Amino acid sequence: MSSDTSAAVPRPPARGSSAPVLTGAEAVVRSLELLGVTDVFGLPGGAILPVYDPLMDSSALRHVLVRHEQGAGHAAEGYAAASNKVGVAIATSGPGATNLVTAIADAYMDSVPIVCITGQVFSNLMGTDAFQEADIVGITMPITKHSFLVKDAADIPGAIAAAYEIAGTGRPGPVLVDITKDAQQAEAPFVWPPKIDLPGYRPVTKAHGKQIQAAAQLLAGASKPVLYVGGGVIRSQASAELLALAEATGAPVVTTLMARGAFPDSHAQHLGMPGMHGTVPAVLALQEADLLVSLGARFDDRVTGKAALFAPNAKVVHVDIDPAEISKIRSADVPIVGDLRDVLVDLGAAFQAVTGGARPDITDWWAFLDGLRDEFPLGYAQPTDGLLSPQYVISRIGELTGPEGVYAAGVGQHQMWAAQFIKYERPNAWLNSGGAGTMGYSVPAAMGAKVAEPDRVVWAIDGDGCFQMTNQELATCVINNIPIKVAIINNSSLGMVRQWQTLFYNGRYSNTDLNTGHDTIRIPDFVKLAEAYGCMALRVEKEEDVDAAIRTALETNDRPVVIDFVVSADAMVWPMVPQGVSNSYIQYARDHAPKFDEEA
Ligand SMILES: Cc1cc2nc3c(=O)[nH]c(=O)nc-3n(C[C@H](O)[C@H](O)[C@H](O)COP(=O)(O)OP(=O)(O)OC[C@H]3O[C@@H](n4cnc5c(N)ncnc54)[C@H](O)[C@@H]3O)c2cc1C
Ligand SMILES: Cc1ncc(C[n+]2csc(CCOP(=O)(O)OP(=O)(O)O)c2C)c(N)n1
Repeated sequence: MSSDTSAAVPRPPARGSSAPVLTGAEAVVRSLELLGVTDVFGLPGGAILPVYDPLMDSSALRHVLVRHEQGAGHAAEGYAAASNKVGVAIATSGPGATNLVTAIADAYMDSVPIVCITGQVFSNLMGTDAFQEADIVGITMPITKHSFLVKDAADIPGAIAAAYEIAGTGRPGPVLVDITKDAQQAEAPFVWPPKIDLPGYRPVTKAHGKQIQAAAQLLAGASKPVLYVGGGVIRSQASAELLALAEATGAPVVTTLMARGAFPDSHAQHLGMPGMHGTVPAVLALQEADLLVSLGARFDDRVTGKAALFAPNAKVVHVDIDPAEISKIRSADVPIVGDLRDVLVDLGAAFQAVTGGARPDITDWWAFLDGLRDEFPLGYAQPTDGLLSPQYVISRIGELTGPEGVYAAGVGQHQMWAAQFIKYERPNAWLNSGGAGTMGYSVPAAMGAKVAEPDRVVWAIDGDGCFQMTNQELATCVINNIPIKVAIINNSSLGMVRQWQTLFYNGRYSNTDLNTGHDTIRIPDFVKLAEAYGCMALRVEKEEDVDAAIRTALETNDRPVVIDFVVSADAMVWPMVPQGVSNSYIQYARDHAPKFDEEA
């Protein structure tokens, strides 16, 4: 970054020093510039006001003024997840900082690299219940990789640089930098690059050769292997290396909700998503396997079901950059700590050396799995109430937009359908909140993704419930020329909760009707709401109008487009392994297989 882009006007160096003198606030801006950050999302307030002053003059940093700090956090997440860069969010002290907490927790669960910078009250007021004081370092300690409290202007460059480094290396995740107002106002020599001293932070990237060797031996000898691919493959940008290993071994591949796109959906070895709403072949492949090679996946309970009954006959090779993940849920026979990009290359080479390049014969295994693919295709039933099929709408969005698009989902039924019925061919195309399941993620995450990847079509695929949690960021999108497309899959209810009420509470629909999509009551009317924000807004109620609306959205790039798709509330997410049931559920799947009119 050249110095002429800096907002900071350096004072002469202090006597005996060559470092220019900056205020702490200027140091924040300059540090971000020097780290190569180009976009930040935030909202000012008293305790962070000093930073907002030099920020105004920076031509290198684009600040997107959000309408709610949660939006800034999710936008930073979407930015990071779409581009593999570190996302940055800024907020003031107290409620500004606590509004970031949900997004920070979300980023922690899904290993998303973001840096959150918050203002803190004057250091001499800390601990006095000062105006807008909150112990945000304490609050976020369990949901960040690290939280810094900075009280001295001289420490700011080091803290920002360290936060950036920690967020983006090893297992990615959120880092908080809380800076007192006096530290922002004070002057100090600006030393760059700062000395970063992080004792105890040494991510292991290169795995142990002996473990790689042991894993290769197991892979070569297995008769029912599965590559259990998780979000770590996307975070490590190792899709090409995964493809090479998969093709060398011929093993079936499953991709978790967080890994959709890590391996092409069109690939013959791909069985789809495992878990509660996974494909039957993917669930049963894991369950019947004699070897699981877990690649950046964390044996989440949505995937394993009852962990004690999960994949009872499988040996486990577990690769993860975070040693704390290894054997956390399921004991690993071969633990491998390392960065997947390196590990996959090393494992490929070791496998080649063991097999001499010959693929192991797993014909019987494939015969079993192909049988399951034939017996249990993904599909959906047409609604009988005359309303749109949500699965159809989502399929058409994927088909008309294509694999170069970015799809950010909310949480609920529409999220599962977007995972199932859009074909993902590349990493970073699918963004969602998997671990925390945060309603409200979609619109701001799509906004962040569009800022990071302006040339891509970016869809927010949202539920009518989720949309009502963060739709105010449409104002941010309109004003800042961030033309995302929003598909509200409007079933007029908290659909996923309603589905559980249908299945497990005898259809007693306690507090799940939202009244957003009925003929007579639409509270709010999403078309009017979107128009009030300055978006183009459309409502679609008939199947024959679906394509035209999507095409209009694809052709409109001068403002955001919101489409209110009025869909049936009775549509269900299938397959579904009920909670607590063993994943050995072939009989259950047969007994409960819905009758599909149409295959997807
Ligand atoms: C309504 C709902 C339903 C859901 N249903 C399902 C379902 O049916 N199926 C499903 O799969 N999920 C489902 N989920 C998501 C689920 O809750 C978990 O978020 C998800 O399964 C976890 O994905 P993962 O195992 O890939 O791990 P992630 O959370 O993606 O973790 C990634 C792992 O990779 C590691 N890693 C990161 N970087 C690297 C690197 N460079 N090298 C090596 N390792 C690295 C990390 O340390 C971490 O352990 C659902 C979520 C919701 C909200
Ligand atoms: C912040 C938050 N509150 C509550 C929940 C519990 N929850 C999970 S899915 C869901 C319903 C979502 O409804 P909607 O956005 O309309 O999506 P649909 O399931 O209808 O597709 C709820 C309430 C949650 N995940 N997040």
